[in-house]
Amino acid sequence: MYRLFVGLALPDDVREQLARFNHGLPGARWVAPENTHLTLRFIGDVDRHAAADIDSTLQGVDTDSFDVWLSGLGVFGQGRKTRALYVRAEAPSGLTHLQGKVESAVVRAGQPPETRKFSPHVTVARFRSAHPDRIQAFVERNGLFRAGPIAVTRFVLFESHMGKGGSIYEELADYPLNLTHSTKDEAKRFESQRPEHAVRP
Ligand code: 3AM
Repeated sequence: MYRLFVGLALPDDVREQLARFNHGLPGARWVAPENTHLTLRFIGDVDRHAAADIDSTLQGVDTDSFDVWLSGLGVFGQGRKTRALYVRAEAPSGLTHLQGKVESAVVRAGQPPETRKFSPHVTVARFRSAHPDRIQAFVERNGLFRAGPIAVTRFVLFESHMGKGGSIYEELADYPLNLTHSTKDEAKRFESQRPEHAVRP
């Protein structure tokens, strides 16, 4: 079985910027810099045939590249039940458009539709037992965090390997977006960081 999700990989310099958060909040389990990503669609456990079908419909996604910005912090959950700390992601329209196309492709491959609203974010920490006051103070202290523009010129089918030390995400396949003028130069920089081992399911 493959535990899959579709998302965006982040350039190394943005991962490094996010890694600067990784202290000053007791009880936080920080996401390792190489694992930070933006989830477009969680799929879950599927067999090899379903994974191949998903790969095939994702290859048919035809849409333009765009820029994304990271801006400010937020949390999922409330009070002692705060589950995650994230950085908000913003893109004028490109991100929602791509997410819609990915959603249609995944459903076309036979997966059940997503019922929850898309809220673009990059998770930076998770909590088992949260200290709400400390988290609130941390969010306020780092509220001015900004990164971008980040050129989104491809999206990725990730496999999630769950382990004791947290999940590790492997790129199984990636899918290019149509390059637009504003993202062309950025794309070259990002392309040079792309792992060479990406393999189709
Ligand atoms: O992008 P983030 O890190 O917030 O929380 C999981 C992670 O989100 C989420 O999918 C991303 C890659 O693992 N995820 C894990 N299990 C999930 C589930 N059962 C889930 N999302 C929805 N339903």
